[in-house]
Amino acid sequence: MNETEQKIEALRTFLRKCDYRYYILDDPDVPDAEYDAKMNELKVLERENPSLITPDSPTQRVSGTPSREFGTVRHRVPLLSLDNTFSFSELQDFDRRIRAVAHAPEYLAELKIDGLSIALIYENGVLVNAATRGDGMVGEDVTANVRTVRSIPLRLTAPVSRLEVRGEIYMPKSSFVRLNELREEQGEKIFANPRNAAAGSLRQLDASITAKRDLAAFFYEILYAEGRDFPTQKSKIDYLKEVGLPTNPESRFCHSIEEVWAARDAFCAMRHELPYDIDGVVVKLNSSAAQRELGSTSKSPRWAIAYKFPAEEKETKLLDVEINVGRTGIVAPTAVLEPVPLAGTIVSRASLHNFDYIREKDLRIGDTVVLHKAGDVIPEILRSLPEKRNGCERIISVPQSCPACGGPVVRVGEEVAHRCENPDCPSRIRESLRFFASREAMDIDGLGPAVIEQLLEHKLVRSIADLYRLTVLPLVAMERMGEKSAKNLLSAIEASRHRDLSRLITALGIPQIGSRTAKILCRRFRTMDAFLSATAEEFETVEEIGPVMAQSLVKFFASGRNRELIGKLRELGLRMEEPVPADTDTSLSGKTFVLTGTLASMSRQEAGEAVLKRGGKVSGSVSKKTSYVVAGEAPGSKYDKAVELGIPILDEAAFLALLTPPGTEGSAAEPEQPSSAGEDSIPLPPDDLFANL
Ligand code: 3BA
Repeated sequence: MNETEQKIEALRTFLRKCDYRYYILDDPDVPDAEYDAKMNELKVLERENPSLITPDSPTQRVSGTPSREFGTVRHRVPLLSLDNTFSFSELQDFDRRIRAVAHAPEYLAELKIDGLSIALIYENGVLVNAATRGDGMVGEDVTANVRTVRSIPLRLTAPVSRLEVRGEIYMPKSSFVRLNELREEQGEKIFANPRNAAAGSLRQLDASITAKRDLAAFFYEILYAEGRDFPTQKSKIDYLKEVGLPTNPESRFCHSIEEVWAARDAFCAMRHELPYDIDGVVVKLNSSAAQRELGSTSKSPRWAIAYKFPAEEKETKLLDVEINVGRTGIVAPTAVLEPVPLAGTIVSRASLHNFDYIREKDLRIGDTVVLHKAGDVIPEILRSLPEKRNGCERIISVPQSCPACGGPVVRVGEEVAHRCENPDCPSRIRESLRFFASREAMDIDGLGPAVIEQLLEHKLVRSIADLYRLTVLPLVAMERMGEKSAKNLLSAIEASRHRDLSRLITALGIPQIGSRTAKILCRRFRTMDAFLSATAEEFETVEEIGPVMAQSLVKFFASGRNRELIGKLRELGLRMEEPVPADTDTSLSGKTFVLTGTLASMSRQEAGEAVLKRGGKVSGSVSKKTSYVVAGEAPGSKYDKAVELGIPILDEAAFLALLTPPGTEGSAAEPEQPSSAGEDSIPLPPDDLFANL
């Protein structure tokens, strides 16, 4: 191994260890920033040495192009199903059948994760295949998708020559809620529960979509482990955990069916606190020898059984339908219900999503409806009970005009949602302000919904910019606002002027762009100006930014109204920059590159990414503002244009040299910089100032 290979291996080992501590032991010991920095370092090394990339490298979770359909996989041993039971007496029957064969049986009671079965094969410790259950005999090849699931290791902690395991893929409840919020906002169909969301996310032909969904997994079955023999179900779980696969920590030993029933009570009680959905308990005979003795029917093992929790459902009255208009204009109907206790909370409202949903379920005001909680968290109306109608029920129709501003309500293209398209709609402004001030956006303490309502009522605020023009006097004129709280509010607003750019980008509420995405974007585009002038192609060079997001960004920053707002916020002194973390390369900051021709060592996309990563810009055409034209093999007319304008032209070697961090060898003879309009470059202190550090 040469030095580079050693370095790459060390980085991979480090990252795998981090993943193991994070996902399997649930005990991370490395800060996120350090993890990101190491991951970056590895990516750079791999890009410079593409021949050293291996499929089990932590950088290789998403790869390749989407397939047109999934391949099929014939399971070497079919995936059996589990017999379902719903009562204690059925569990007693199961216990009796077991005791006819096994003396003093020991059971392991596991949570029944409400996800999808998945079968994995590892060869020499490396994940080589992942398949869905399908009909039990033949499933779909979802290897590319499963590779994107972070809690599933691409490589085990031990180089077992062959390991076949099975388990359950699921989506955590909180991720399901977030995903649906996003989909609702974008007018897309929402998922009914985390299980459907997990299935929809896993079965994406384009694995880069799966990568953006937060999936996780638990494993519980070993079909085959080279050279290993497992005397019990528990020993399998211990081994799975040992080699780095996620296992569920909640299983319990039971020595009678009464103890199983007590475990069921305990699981049922913790159900609503668990971060994932469970739909019952799986009871397994622990001893492998006893399992073999009992055997299986063609469908299911005789040594295991599932007990399913009764689905919690409640009847209540649909009292009214409230129509809310969100910040993006979506007209959202909400059911007002007679309050009922359900799955741990009192439910008095439920989202009705959109008007198709109301029509499909034929809901009417006054109806008796059946409620449940989707994914154990979100109250949802399952159906109405038409047999309980008395004739006084009222049909719910789509409002012709916006209930807040009276403007037209329209339906755009394929969207299920109806929208109010008036950007001055008071409801949209109220919701925009709420979002702007919220914790994940500008985090303005004391600027909650009630205060926003008052500010709007007193006409002190008509848009986001007005927040930064508030003064004490008119504030104290409002009810419940003393001088002290007015001053506190003003200083909280004042403090928000200095938030990082990523918070401001989040707070603007660009469709598709949440706080995480805003952070990722700001790592690359450090200033508001960079956002204002970026092209869709530039946005797309950022990891995790796809064409839909890129389009949304371009559309947002092209709008005159939005540009005006940003201009005002700038004048009002809001910070328009993201701080630069200490370890970021800004060596090309302020320089604009145009790429032409073919490079031997990297694609044009990679070259662009390398420039952006170092704080530079990439443009599609040569102008006086261009700093360099990078000319590969067979350059186009951009080359001639560069000659004409006297723009420095770099060949591949000179370009690569420019990408190498300063201090390392071979920095190319750097042409004079035709500085693009007084960049705020801070002169660096002389090197020897740091000599003793
Ligand atoms: N244990 C699902 N099957 C399970 C191995 C047996 C089994 C399950 C289980 C057959 C869960 C049927 C589909 C299948 C792998 C076959 C569990 C869960 N054990 N804890 C006894 O949590 N949902 N499902 N999966 N082989």
